[in-house]
Amino acid sequence: MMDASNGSANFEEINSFFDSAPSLKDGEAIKRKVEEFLEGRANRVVCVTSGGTTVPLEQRCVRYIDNFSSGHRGAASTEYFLKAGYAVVFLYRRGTCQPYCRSLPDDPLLECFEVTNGSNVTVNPIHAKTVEGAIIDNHLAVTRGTLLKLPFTTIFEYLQILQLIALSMRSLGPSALFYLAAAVSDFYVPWESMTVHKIQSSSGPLDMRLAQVPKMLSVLRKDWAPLAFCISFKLETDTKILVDKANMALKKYNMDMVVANELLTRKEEVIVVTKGGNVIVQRDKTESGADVEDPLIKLIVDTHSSYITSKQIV
Ligand code: 9Z3
Repeated sequence: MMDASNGSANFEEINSFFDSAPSLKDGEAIKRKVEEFLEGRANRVVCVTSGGTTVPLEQRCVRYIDNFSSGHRGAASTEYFLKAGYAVVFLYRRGTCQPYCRSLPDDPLLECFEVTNGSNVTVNPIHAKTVEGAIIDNHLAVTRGTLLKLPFTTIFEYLQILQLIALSMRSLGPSALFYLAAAVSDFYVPWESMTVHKIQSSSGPLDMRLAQVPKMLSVLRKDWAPLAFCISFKLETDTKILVDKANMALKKYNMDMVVANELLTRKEEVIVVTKGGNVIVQRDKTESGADVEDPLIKLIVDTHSSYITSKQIV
């Protein structure tokens, strides 16, 4: 058995994770969608992951452990990648923020529309510009065939779909980019040791041992899509350890870039950690509504271009 601690994939753990995971309900249909989306595409494609994965505690799930992520980072980044000419596979947690919907109110259907003249539904003038922009931009991405959205909820679904996407994107070589912004569970209950029915509170306090989710980053890099440009994220709440932890992830999983962010300041600033050094990326504070994802994706697009060129020369 290989040792995950030295950066090489622990294949036994990974195989046993996939073998025991409940199979995807619509795995074949998802695979077909991804293949159709990628068919004939030679240009750059990015897989953006977004939102947090859940860990069910019961097979007929009533309770689960969740990982924090609103999905804002993934949705905003998707918009900037599309603007830069990438095709995007958006692997997102159901119910989280969607591309082009970031400026809409919390309950867009009820807040953006109103019923006038008996039964005519019209857009509330306050939201007209935002609604128009969202519909036009989303429609453009969909009709151009540059945006494929795939939802997940559990850690089992997320990792199985990610594997499926990565194996399909493998043929794109260095033009493939992985931008792994999803907040992925570190601990889980293996399916076979999970109780089927709802855990009863009458049984007293809950004592539960969670297994470690095997790190898929190294297997993504080594086996699933070895030539792809891989970016992972590192989230911490303690700034003192953030950059060190990001550097460790960069080396351990052989990432091309790790984007380090602190929970409270994540919308203001990120630190891009690479083998060549670190760059602080900040949102333009002089412009209201400016996103940190704007300069971040510009930097990534440039770095990805150099990466593609370097792979073509070799
Ligand atoms: C991130 O660090 C994302 O930037 C956020 C975005 C989840 C903070 P929001 O969705 O927030 O805009 O509300 N994602 C990665 C988090 C993560 O689980 N990283 C793992 C780690 O830190 C590595 S895969 O160990």
